[in-house]
Amino acid sequence: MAAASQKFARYTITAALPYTNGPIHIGHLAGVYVPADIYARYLRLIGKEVAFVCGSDEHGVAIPMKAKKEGVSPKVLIDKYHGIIKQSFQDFGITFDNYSRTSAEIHHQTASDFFVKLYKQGDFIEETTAQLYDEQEGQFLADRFVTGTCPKCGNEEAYGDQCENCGSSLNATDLINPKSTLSGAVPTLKETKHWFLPLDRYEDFLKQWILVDHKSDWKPNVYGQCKSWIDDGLKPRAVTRDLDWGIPVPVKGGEGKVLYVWFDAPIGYISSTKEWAQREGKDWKPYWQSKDTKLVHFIGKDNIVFHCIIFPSMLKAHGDFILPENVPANEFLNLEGQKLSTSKNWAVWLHEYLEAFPDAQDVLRYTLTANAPETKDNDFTWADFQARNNNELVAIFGNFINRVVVLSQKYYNGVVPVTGKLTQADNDALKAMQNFPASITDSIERYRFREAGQELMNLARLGNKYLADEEPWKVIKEDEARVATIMNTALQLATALAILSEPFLPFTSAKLKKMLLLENCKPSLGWESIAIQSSLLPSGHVLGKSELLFRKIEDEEITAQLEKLKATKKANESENKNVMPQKETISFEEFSKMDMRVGTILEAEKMPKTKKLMVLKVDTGIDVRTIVSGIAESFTPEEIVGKKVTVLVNLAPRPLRGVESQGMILMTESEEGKLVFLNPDNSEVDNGATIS
Ligand code: B3M
Ligand code: ZN
Repeated sequence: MAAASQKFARYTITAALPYTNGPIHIGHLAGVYVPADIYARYLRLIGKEVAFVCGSDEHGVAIPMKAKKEGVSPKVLIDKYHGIIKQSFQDFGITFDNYSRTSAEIHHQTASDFFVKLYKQGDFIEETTAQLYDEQEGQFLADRFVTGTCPKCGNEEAYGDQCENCGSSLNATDLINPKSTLSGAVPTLKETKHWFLPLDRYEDFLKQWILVDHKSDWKPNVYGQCKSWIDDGLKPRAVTRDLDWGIPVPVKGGEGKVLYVWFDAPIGYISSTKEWAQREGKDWKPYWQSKDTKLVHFIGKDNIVFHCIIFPSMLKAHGDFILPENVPANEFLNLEGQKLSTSKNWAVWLHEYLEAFPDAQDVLRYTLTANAPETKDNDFTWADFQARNNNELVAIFGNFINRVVVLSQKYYNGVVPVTGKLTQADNDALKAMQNFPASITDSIERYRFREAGQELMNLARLGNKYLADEEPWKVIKEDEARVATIMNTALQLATALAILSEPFLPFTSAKLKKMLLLENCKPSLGWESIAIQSSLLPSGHVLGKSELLFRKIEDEEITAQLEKLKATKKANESENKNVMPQKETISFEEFSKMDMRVGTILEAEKMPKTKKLMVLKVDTGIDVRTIVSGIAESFTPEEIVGKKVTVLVNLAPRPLRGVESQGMILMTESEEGKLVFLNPDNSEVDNGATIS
């Protein structure tokens, strides 16, 4: 509620640091970056001091693994994706105050200092334990280097640090039937020393802070996950790893080891704030250390434990920092009914979207907000994207603005007309308009961005209905003075729409403000002006040039996107298709025992009472013989008579359903499972010709 925001002097808003092992897709946007950006833009609009920080997460096992796959060094990989990600965020209009990266010097320093402070305070347990080890690769296995069965839910593809199916946070040694993702080998156990954060020491603190203090203001899904972890009993968690990619462990005995990625990454929020403050000549400390700062973490649901249990315990242990006020984690977004996947390329990639729809940032933003997976997993479909654009943005928002602007130009040469006596309908419309900032604010403050976005669209609906009811295009014929009042009122609604749409449709809002020349209004109009004054645009105010806000999205554009997904599906299917492993080696002598000949099918007849079998008469060049073949599901007798085929003629005869089969027709199978003859493409080859 508006009142709740009053007690904070400033806001630190963080958005999960994306891994630089792939580009950004719509799942990331819907779950994290769009809501975070709506929130940050809204706060700036109501005049709050905001630090909205993010950056690339460049450590962890995922990076060297992907680098290996792409055949490049980890450094080349992170530079490539950091570049793509940063650019696409910018083009999409995500207004980070700073976008950093965890490979930056300032981050290495900040994370090292953090670790050293905890180390010196005795906040870690130092322990030598047996950890999973891949003998073949000569490497310890943790996190994504090892998969196995989740002890909690039985998912067979759980990672060494986390199960993506049930969200449990795991230790690699918890996995049942662990397997190395590097070599496929079954790991052995080997002793190694690590530093552990004893989460059990923070149990009382976490119980009070989450289960009591935040019982009513955290989202039920977030609260519920936290509660189940706490109820399960918290265990010490290793914060270092035996790896050569990451931030070196900065204490004695830590040689050759690095900080666990989930230890350093959240500290990245602090480093990014420092980098921003340095550049802007500000002090970073109040943003992380003042009690009157509201810290909010925007994340996806798989990151809840790290942001609600582990990082807060680290912050608490450190002692200098504030804790997050809220962690409005979202559920997942699916694409056309299927789970988004970077490795399967099942995604709409942001940089590719921007290429296909270069001026439609707001359309994607609007669709993702309307379908935000706030309380449950949700689905993105291209059909819905098109419908949201054509039926809502074009038909409601765009249509209203277009009518207002066109009629104002036509009747008043683009000058706001003087209003006369207001009717009940005018007053009702203006009054309703004045309530929108409060209702949208209320939804945003409760992190219900989906509801907030729909509320904004309701203002456009109101405008559309107002014009449809008042029909200025008809009234103009009998009562010109009345039309001046109608158009003045409609222009006030359009102005409110321009202001309130900024967090949700920033590109559209900017265009609309330009069309209305709002910058010429003095004092300037803001979010709070709407509730105070029902007349925002004064009469006599000159409007600017009109522009098209939204264009219709055609069926062909949607078909093209669906075709792209179809191709991806097909590529995945053929990749997944099992290629039968090679059989045992045979000698040349063994091979030469097989007598294969070219033959011709002379007759074919389906074997009664069977589904698959066909009885063939085949001319092998040696003789005409009977062969029973399991091809009836792939061919009709008519289509194969006369076909040249390859026959294994010296296969021992065997009876099949009472008919003796004297050989075998060689076949293979197409992708769709249809049988295909291995027939010589040169029909000049005579029956009986040998194959070797
Ligand atoms: N790099 C994002 C992920 O799990 C992870 C977030 C870090 S936030 C400190 O996809
Ligand atoms: Zn699980």
